[in-house]
Amino acid sequence: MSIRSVTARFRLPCLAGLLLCIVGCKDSSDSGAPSPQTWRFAIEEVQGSIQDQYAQRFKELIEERSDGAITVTVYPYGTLGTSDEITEQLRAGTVQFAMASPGHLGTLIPEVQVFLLHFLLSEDEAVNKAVLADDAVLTRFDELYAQKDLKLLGFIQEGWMVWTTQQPIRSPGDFDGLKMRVMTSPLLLAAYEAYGASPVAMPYSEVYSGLQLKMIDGQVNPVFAIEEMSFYEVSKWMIFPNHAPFIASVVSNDEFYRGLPAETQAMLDEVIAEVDDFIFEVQRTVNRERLNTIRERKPDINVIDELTAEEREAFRAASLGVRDQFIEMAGGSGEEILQLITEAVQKYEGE
Ligand code: 6CS
Repeated sequence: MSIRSVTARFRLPCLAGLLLCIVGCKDSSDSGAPSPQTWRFAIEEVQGSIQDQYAQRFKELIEERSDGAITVTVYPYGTLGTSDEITEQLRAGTVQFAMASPGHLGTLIPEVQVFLLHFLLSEDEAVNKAVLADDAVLTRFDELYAQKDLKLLGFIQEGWMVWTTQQPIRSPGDFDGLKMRVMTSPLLLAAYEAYGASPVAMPYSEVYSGLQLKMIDGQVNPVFAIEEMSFYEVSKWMIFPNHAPFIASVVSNDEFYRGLPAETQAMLDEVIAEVDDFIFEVQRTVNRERLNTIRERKPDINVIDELTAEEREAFRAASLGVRDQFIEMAGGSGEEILQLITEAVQKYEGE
């Protein structure tokens, strides 16, 4: 993919965001009959992605269960702005739903960066699914999101984070001085500095050209994203450390959610629970299939599909100090959440 096509594909027309402010959310009607509603759902990924498949399923179920009274319009990445801009539009109420990854939410809600800590969650995705749906965990985050005018509807996993680089990485020392692109949450800089890297925070839309122009040496994302954003084209190695899954939060505007009739809220909550189960399976299949696609398209890509137990342990040991940095950033409330997540992982791993 050329630089031109990447920048053209992901140019971020904020004009679209402005138009949404002007148009508003309800269609007008002079008949006195209830107006059909449009719910706008902004995602941080392109069409065909995990978030897109989530949003399309959400749209299908909401439209079906509201008997056509509600229409959902999905805005893929590149139509409304960067992740940070989408979150601001959601808070302002110009979109009603959005995906908001902890990887980009750290400045707004420091505690959510707990999901960016390495080797904290389980190696078992089913355990992580239970942790992310745990009542105590959700209640705590619900309060924190509400303080920022956001209604947390749930957390989803999108697959294991995979490093793509120009050289093999098997020990923290291999990261020495490596310009690793990370999302914009400050904790991610600390996470890669702990391995000796020189991380660089940048929006998703700039990663391909960053790799192509050698402004960065590597990046980290799940397989499906490495395929659909063509990062594999400009990377020589893919390394699977299984240090953390990619997590996104599904969010609504708090005032909008609270203004919904009780039966619509109940229908929405039911749909969210169903799509959560649906997407858990989808992400597993899609990540597996897209690794095959990458291998077919680029047979000389080098894949380290597993680190040895000793290699993982060296990364885990080097990552532990970042938990103190997390507590510095997220304070006492962050410390409580870290404890809550640690206990939830132990609980669900024991079941
Ligand atoms: O790396 C990023 O910035 C993005 N990665 C994914 C898989 N989803 C959204 C996020 O913004």
